Amino acid sequence: MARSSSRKRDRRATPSVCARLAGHVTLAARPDGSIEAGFDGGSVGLGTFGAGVAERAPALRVGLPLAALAAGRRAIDKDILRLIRRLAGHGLLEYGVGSPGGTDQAVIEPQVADYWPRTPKLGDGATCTGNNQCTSGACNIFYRDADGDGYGAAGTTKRVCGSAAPSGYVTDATDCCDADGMVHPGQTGWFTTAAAAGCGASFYNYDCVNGVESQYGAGLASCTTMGSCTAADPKQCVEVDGWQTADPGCGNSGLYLDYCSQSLPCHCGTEGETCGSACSAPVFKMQQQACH
Ligand SMILES: [Ca+2]
Ligand SMILES: [Ca+2]
Repeated sequence: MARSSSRKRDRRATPSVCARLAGHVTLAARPDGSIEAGFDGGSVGLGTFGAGVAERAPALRVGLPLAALAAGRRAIDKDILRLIRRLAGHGLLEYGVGSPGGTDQAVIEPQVADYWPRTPKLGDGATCTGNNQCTSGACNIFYRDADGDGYGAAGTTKRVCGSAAPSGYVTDATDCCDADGMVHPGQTGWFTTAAAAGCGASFYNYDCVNGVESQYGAGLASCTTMGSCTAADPKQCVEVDGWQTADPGCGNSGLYLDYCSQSLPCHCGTEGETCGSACSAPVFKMQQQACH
């Protein structure tokens, strides 16, 4: 039967079920490592369990959460759950239902041995921690997409039943900055201002790969004379784009090669003649460095 508590129900929290010893039951660890339950002048052996169970078993006087134990991956969680099953089989437990860590909203006192509370399956969209909780059989993980660019932040997750992402979440987890919708994998644009402050100071890795790349590189400009003069092909002036001094850095401006002025065409008096200077001084223009 169940008795109600006057505690107001917390609708935000999922009620949990805790198993605990019925009031008249005690546990004792035997020298051989087994555990025995005592009650009303009688006793029953519950079997032998792994390391640590005897130390943790007294917590059953207050109550242990069944769902957390069932989801636990440690050997002791499974062993404690086995002990609880044995106690349930002898009708030596009661169950508190309430918010995790809170006061009971109801207490179930089984009138039959081997009673075991069951948790109903969750529908699509319900928060979950394991596949076995969901009607669909799939508890999927989704990632926060706060900036709405379709790419999620790996560090902020939500797990729900079913394949539909909750509002504000996506299946992708590759956004390197979830505070700026222009920052995401696949971004091909170049930017002369840093991303939103939430991405970090002076954040320019707009495409989320290869660190920060510069549209105009970091090399220096040069105008170099190449080749020997022929009647059909005068000496060439080879232009290498670059900065006059040094890369000014993302968002900053500097002098960048506009063109190499040529004082020629190279005048070839004789085929094969080596010309004089095919290139003269490089001509620069102001250029703002862009990055991603
Ligand atoms: Ca983003
Ligand atoms: Ca990059």
